[in-house]
Parts: sequence; C-alpha cells; structure tokens
Amino acid sequence: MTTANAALSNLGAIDAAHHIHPFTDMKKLNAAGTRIIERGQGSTIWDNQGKKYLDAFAGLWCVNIGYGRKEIADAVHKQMVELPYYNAFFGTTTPPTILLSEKITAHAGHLKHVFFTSSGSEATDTWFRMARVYWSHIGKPSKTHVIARRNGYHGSTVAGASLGGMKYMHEQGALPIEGVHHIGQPYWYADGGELSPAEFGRKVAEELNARIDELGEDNVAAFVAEPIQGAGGVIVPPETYWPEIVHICKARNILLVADEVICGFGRTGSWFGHQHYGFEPDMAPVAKGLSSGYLPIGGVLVSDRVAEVIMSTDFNHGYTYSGHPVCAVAALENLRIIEEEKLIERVRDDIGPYLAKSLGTLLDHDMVGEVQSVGLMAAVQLTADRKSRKRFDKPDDVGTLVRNKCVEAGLIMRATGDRMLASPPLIITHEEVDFMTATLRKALDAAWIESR
Ligand code: PXG
Repeated sequence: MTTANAALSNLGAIDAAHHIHPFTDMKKLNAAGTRIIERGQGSTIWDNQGKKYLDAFAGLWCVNIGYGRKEIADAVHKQMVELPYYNAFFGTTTPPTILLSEKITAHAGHLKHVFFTSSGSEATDTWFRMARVYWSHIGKPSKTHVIARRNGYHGSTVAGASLGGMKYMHEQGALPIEGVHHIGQPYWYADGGELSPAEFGRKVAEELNARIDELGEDNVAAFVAEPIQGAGGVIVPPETYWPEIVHICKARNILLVADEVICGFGRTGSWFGHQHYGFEPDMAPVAKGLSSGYLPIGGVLVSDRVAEVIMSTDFNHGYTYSGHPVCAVAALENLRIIEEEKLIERVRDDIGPYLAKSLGTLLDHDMVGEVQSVGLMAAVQLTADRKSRKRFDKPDDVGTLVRNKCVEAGLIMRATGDRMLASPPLIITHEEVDFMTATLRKALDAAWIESR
C-alpha cells in the first residue's frame, strides 16, 4: 500500500488526531467517528463508505446551484492558469472582480456598490466599521451603538459573535463588544403567548423603539437582522414585523442592515430576502449563495447614501483576498447559472410552493406544531403537545434524535433545538422533495415513540 492509500484508508483516525472541527464537541465526535463526504452531484452527496444522502441543507445553506457543475471548475481552472491572484489595494484590481461588482449589483436594486470579503463573518466586520465611519464622517461621531437580536446569527469573528444573539458563543471569549445590544426575535411559536402573530410581530418590533429610547437616538448607528433568521431556526417573522422595523429605522434615523448571507441569491424566491419583504436596507452583507460555496467569497452591498460617504474617506479596511479573481470567477459563473436556469423564478413559482405544500402535510403529525417556509427555507417545529404549543423538556435532544434518524435513512437535515430545518439546493426535484417529507415523517414516527 502506498503512503497515500494508507492515509486514505485511515482518514477517520487522522481526522481525530489532528482536525478541530467548527462548533463541535470533539470528544463526542471522535468517539462516534466523523462522516467523510467524498462526492456530490445535483442535490446528492456520497460518503467514503459509498452511502448516499439527499442533501436537503445545501452543504451549509450555500450550494444553491447544486453539486458537480463542471462549468465552474472549467472557469476556475482557466482563471487559475491566467492569473491566480492579484490584490485590489494599491490602485489595482482584476477583470473578474470588476465584472462581478457589476453583476452582483445589477440584481440588488438601490444597493449599487460592493465591498468584497472572503466570508460572511468578514462581511459583518466590514459593515460594522462602515456604519460607524459613515456617522462619524457626517458629523455624528456619537452614533456608534448597534442593535441586533437574540438568536440572530452574524458570524464567528469577535464582531460577528457579539452581534449574534447566541449566548453560548458570548460565553466563549466573545462577550458582546462595547456598543452592541440585543432585542427580542419575532419567534411567535415560542414567545407569542396569547397574542396573534400580527400583534406579536408589532410588539417585538416595538422593542427596537424602546431600546433606541434607552440608548438615545444620537448614539445609535444601526440595527441589523436577517430577513428570516437562518441558524436561529428559520424563524419566519409575522407579516407585521418588517414594515414596523423599517418605519422605526427611518423615523429614528438609524441605518438598517439586512444580513443576506443565507437569504441572498434565490433562497427566498427573490434575489434577496429584503426584496421578498419589500424594503430597502442601507447595507446588506452576503456570502454563501454568491458562489454556491464552490469557493469562499462574500461582500457587503452598499447603498448610494452610505457609499457616497465611505468613498469620500480613506476607509482603512480590507482583506488580502478582497475581490480574489478566482473566487470572483466562480461567483460570476454561479450567478450566470442562476440567471440562465431561472432558478429564482423556479423557487418562487414552482419548487418553493411545492416544498411548502409537501412539508405542510406533516401538520397532521402529533409531534409537529408548525411548518414555516419561504422559498426553499423551511422549518418544522417539534412539539410535545400541539394544542398548547408545549415544548419538549430537552428540545435539543429531540431535534438531534429526529436529525439522526433522517441521516440514517439518507437525508441530511439540520436541527436547531426543536426545529427541523431544510434549505436544499435550488435545483432540488419534486421527487426529492417527496423523499424528504416521507423520510422526515418516518423519523418523526420513530422519535415520537422514543421521546415519550
Ligand atoms: N450571517 C449569517 C446570516 C449567517 O448565516 C454568517 C453571517 C457568517 O458567514 P461565514 O461565511 O463567516 O460563516 C452566517 C453563517 C448553522 C451555521 O449552523 C450557519 C452559518 C455558519 C455556520 C453554521 O446554521 N451561517
């Protein structure tokens, strides 16, 4: 056996010895053994044991065009040979970077400018600094505070983890940095009590007004939120929520930042989540679906209002890989595929409604309290009692139990606490959606018996 072959037969042990996985209890993982994914095609992936899975999670909310697109590999290869890297710093840039800035902003309406990053977390750090620079440059340097939401997710850098509303992240070296505050989330099923969803939507939006009052309008720079919370559990806000938030941001003169890292590039059936809800943010961080995960690239889309100010300063911010030409080529090719195959329209008019209808059939299950979806972003809320919206005593355990049963049966879904999440490639077929719902139902049947 060659050294390379010996290494391949022993990958699990090597991984356990050397690789620290993100967001992972390594002791538990190493005891259970890691799953090694080797190959992908369409919405299907295979592990190194030859087992096949429907990836109803598009990698990590990102493989929008599906796996195995040779066009991207070819375009990337060509760019690699021609010019693998050049920077966008000292008065230079590259053709793919320029063309991508044109293509991405063509779909973003009033957001006509873009600052490139390599990830969503870097995009978060970028808009955070831009917001503060914006206000200080127009003579309001006290406007530095930023309001975000509990159970929101904005990345894993220190600014990202601070703005995110995950306590378990704050507790690990990321206590929110100075000037970061959190208000409630529009999660009616959990927090709505006796209020109707519409009443509850207005009530949680009103928390923004109250927090601005507390901090003083002259001290608040921005409010950030995902149009639909992703990692927090695909929390689709009541219809009353966004209009109220938009109204407050305008009335109180604070910048509105829509985090589009998950919602962007067709996931909701529009190019961006804010377009689905019909509002215009001042900035919008993006990543994931921008390149469908084929190569790492992100950015911040910026409105004229903010860009005019930022472009009139020397903004001392940037990353070695801002506008990386090879990543830009992958993104360009990805956007071309989304356009040519009309994937946004497909999500809006065909497969999105089909997924909603299909998962909706689970509402007759004793363990299902609510099904929410917009486009190809969906959540199935688990409950111990449908009438009273009672939660299980250990919601995480129940979600994990259902998730593991799905994986055993060849279906990758994600559990956030007691919500089962789907975010499949935009090219998922009707038959694959049928398989997802049928497999999830079987997993729920088995988990319902085991969890009681
Ligand atoms: N904003 C949002 C809304 C995100 O979902 C980021 C920013 C950060 O992006 P990067 O590229 O730096 O990871 C994200 C990332 C999960 C999960 O478990 C979600 C994300 C990342 C890792 C895990 O659902 N979203």
